[in-house]
Amino acid sequence: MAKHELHKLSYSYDALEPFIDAKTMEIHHTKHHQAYVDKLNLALEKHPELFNKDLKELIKNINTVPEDIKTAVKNHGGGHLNHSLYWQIMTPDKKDREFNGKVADEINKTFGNFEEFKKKLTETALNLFGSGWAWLVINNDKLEIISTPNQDSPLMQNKIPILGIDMWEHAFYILRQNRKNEYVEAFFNIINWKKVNELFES
Ligand code: MN3
Repeated sequence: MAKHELHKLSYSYDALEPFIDAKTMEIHHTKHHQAYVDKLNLALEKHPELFNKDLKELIKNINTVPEDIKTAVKNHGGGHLNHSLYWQIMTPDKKDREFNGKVADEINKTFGNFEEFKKKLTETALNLFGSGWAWLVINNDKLEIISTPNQDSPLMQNKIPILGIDMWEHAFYILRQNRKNEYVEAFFNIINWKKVNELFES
């Protein structure tokens, strides 16, 4: 039985400045993400056999999770998965921020060009009411932009997330208060397109 763990980031908390500040990154990772991991483990202790299951499979098949922990697994398991992806699709490495590769070709094909894609993802993020996520997902071999409420994962709709913007206030409030649009604009500067392309190709 292996409990879920919070993984270290591959960069320091101040590495994404000035786009995302160190304080936000540190609290987001060590407090918010850690809490999802802890609460997921706590829920699974009631059905320890589920520790052996892949978390993605659990979330994808959320309706097969026992009723007494279903909501906790959806929220905290989803939170753990979503944040694990979020940290990876941002980077301080300027080279990895270059928009290219097969995913760039597919984005251009699907949305027209990068600017149109950025506009659509930004609109989706800013139109989200309450807390949630804006996503670029693969849906049956096609790219799609969607949003999900709370910590719901696109996997629950059988869609594979390859890029996600955390639109919970804890992701931007310290630096930007209510200026969500600034946060989304900043986010586009730090996307790890190398990683997104890897996720797309796999
Ligand atoms: Mn968050």
